[in-house]
Amino acid sequence: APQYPTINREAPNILVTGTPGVGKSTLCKKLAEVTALRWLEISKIAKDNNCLQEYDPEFDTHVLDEDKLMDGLEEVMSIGGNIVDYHSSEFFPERWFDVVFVLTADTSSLYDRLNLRGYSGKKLESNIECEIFKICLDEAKQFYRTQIVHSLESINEAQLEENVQKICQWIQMWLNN
Ligand code: DAT
Repeated sequence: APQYPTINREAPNILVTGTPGVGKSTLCKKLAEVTALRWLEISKIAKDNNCLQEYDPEFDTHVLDEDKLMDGLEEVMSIGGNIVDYHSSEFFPERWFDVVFVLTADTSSLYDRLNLRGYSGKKLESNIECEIFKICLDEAKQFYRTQIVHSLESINEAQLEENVQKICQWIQMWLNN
């Protein structure tokens, strides 16, 4: 793999991860509105840039061309000031992120949200299991320094607002240092 120089970012890169339906895009959209950070919705970027590989009918999803996607994101990530939104965290270079927020929700709320989104069968089940077994939190803790990984519950509107506040405070702290 090519070696990229380590540069000092002028604004932080934030990873927002968690099981589909926990509220990542809702939170990221708000954060992008109240901060000057760029919201990078990885699923959408992958789709728009032909980074989707074969379709997996069992889970009704596509396999990502991770290398192509990472190469395409390298430049914008080196600049800094990004909020990256994706349900998986293990294939990003660790050096990209200054902090990782893992959103969580209770299974009953998550079930309702995914059902409303039209998920059913194996796709719905596997996402609920993913939340029950805290797969996204474990993945983040495994691949990033545990001190930079924070879990945030996102069950209701009040928590959504609290999370926006917490992340804004974190950004301010980062900028002050
Ligand atoms: P994700 O991007 O993680 O897949 P989303 O932002 O699309 O999730 O949210 C899924 C649904 O849940 C959507 O209908 C909005 C709703 N939602 C998100 N965060 C919420 C919160 N804190 N309280 C109540 N509903 C929320």
